[in-house]
Amino acid sequence: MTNNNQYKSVFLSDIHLGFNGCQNKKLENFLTNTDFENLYLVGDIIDFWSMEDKFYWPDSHQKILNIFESKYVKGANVFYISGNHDDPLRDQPLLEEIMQKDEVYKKIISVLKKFEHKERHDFVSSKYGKLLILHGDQYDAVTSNAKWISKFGGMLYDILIMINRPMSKYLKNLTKKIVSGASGFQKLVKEECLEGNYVGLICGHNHRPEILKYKTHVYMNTGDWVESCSAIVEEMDGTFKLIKVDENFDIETISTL
Ligand SMILES: [Mn+2]
Repeated sequence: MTNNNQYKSVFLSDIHLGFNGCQNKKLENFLTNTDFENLYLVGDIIDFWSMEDKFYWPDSHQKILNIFESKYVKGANVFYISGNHDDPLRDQPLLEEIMQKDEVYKKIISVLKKFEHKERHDFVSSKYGKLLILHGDQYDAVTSNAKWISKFGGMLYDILIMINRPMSKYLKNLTKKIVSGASGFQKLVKEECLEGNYVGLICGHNHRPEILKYKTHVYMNTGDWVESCSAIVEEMDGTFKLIKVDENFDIETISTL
């Protein structure tokens, strides 16, 4: 990647900092070569669950947070929309408790506290209208009703990813399909858009990057930084794109809205 990329907004989710499967090098390269006015962190940015099970926090992961912070200091708007793996951000007393644990957590959370936090955000696109931004676990019955099943699945996934990446991807897709039902998820998305008068929705959570155009609404998923290394970006003219960072750090456009 040699050129400086200019976007109005960048949407990232499922980075999973604190988990050793995170492809932080690609993300670091993307961020340092990209300028934007708005940054939307669409959940599972920090993997507090993984850190709790097996503590992992290299300098390279702290560096990603520091880049977010420096973009913010230079004037970018940074919105943090929490996900299930960073759910302590949805619980203020728990967050304070974690912050007191040790210096590393203190350092992480003190950066995060600078940003605007929400669980849902109404985004107004100049080209399309009102879009809802949320992580997506809200549509996942298993995650909210039985956290332990989801946690167990997450642990299994962490082990599998160390053994075999393509296999783990296949298994994760399969488990998500069995557990929540991809069609059930899309049905809830559609209902939410119709009820709230949204032209569409931007989320993450299932690690499946895609832009889907339905008659009633649009569905955009940012993907993740464990496997796909993808993002949704809003161009200066309001066009949305799903992009992917490849092995040579080049940006590839997957689909356009
Ligand atoms: Mn998630």
